[in-house]
Amino acid sequence: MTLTAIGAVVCALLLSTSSAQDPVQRKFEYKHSFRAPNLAQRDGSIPFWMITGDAIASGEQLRLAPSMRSRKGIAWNKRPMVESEHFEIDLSFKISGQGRIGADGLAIWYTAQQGTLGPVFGSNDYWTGMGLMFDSFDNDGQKNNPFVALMINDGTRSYDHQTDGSQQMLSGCQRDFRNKPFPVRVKVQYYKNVLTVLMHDGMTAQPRYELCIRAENIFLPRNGYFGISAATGGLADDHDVTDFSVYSLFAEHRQPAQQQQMPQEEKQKYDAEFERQMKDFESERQKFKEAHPDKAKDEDEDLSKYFEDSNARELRLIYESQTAIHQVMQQMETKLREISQQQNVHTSMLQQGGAVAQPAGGAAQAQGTGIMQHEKNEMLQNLRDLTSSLRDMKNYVNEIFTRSYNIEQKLNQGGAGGAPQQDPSIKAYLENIQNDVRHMKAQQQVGGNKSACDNIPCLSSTMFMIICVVQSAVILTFVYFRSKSDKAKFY
Ligand code: MAN
Ligand code: CA
Ligand code: CA
Repeated sequence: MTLTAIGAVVCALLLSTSSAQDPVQRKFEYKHSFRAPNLAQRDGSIPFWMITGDAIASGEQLRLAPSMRSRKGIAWNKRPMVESEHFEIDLSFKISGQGRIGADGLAIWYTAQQGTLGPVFGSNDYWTGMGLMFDSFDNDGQKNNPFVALMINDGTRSYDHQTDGSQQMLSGCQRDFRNKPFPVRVKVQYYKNVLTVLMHDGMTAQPRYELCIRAENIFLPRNGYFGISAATGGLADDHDVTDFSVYSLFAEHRQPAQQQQMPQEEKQKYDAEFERQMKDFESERQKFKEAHPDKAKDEDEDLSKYFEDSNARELRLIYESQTAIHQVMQQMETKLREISQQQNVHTSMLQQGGAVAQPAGGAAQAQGTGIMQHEKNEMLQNLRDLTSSLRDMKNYVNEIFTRSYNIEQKLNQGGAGGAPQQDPSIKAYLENIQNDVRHMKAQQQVGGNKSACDNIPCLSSTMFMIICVVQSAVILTFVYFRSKSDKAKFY
């Protein structure tokens, strides 16, 4: 066996496995369904359904046949199932009666035509399509009822009630579905010509389904009608349906391989075209350079003037913001100096215990009693603002440092990964900026160490906080002493 043949077999196996595991999509079809609450309208009708015979619909349930002798009722969907040829019916019903034995049972249908009242669990005989019967009464005395029986009919066969259809049914299972504390739930699925019936025993509120029927090679009519019916005879149960929900089923068309393959092919085609055009352009350019060396030089310079790649742009932005920070810090330094001078003045004022002289350039304070209260508050507020600004700036500088470090890492990786080498000037530029940032950070950390602040004015936030605390303490002490002396004068 050649390699190609082996590959084909493996692919076929994979495909068959994946198609077997293909998830099925379900879509609720409200035009083929009814369910409590609000199962029926006020006039007792169910939208899209016809109800005949002894069937009575309310908001809570559809009573197909009451627990009275010889009754029959049917309900049939007015619309054919056109949405999909595959479907699922989720059914909930309660069949209950006083006796240990009840009759006669309930059937659900999917038929080529709408049903009519008749002898088969309330519906007509010689139907075309599927009849799933919940046969309560053991007419043939085989002690095998209640029984669930599936019968497919092509319109030619008559259901044998006396033998419980034992010779006609395709498949079935014996299950007790009468007088259960919770509604009995049934799932009927018709998908890719396989019909399965799963049943819940009605002993719990939450369904636990068990397989009852699985029949293959089932061919049901297209665009059929859903129906449900029930009948009583000499014995009688109530036959109530609380939920008849139909879902159309679709195979999930997973074509990821094909869908992904197409764009990939397109992409390769365009990439190849791009490469070809780039090569043409380069060769033309080369020719031009050789023919006009002077102009080519100018052209190269011009290009570098007008184009800026993303890394260069980010570096430029970082540099600009860094410069802005530097300026703000210089302003802060000036303000802090002023504050420091003011503090010195206040200290000397306290020592002298009298008049205060304003720092150079400031107006002389007229009051001999010292600074006003509102001025103190203003100063304190200023100090708080400055502290918070400094904190913000510190965070900002840290962020810039991180970002520039990341860019540098990226650039280094780009160079190592075989990408075109980066321009050494950009690298140097980046390193300069990083050094600047490191320098600023170091200055912040060093704080009051003057040796680290030779060129750039600096003051650490710790130092600043110490100044604030000292200044506040001084002001408070001053206020305290002054108020004491005022009180003394007053009394
Ligand atoms: C009578 C007849 C039957 C029916 C049983 C149970 O025997 O009406 O057709 O199946 O009662 O109701
Ligand atoms: Ca029977
Ligand atoms: Ca039987």
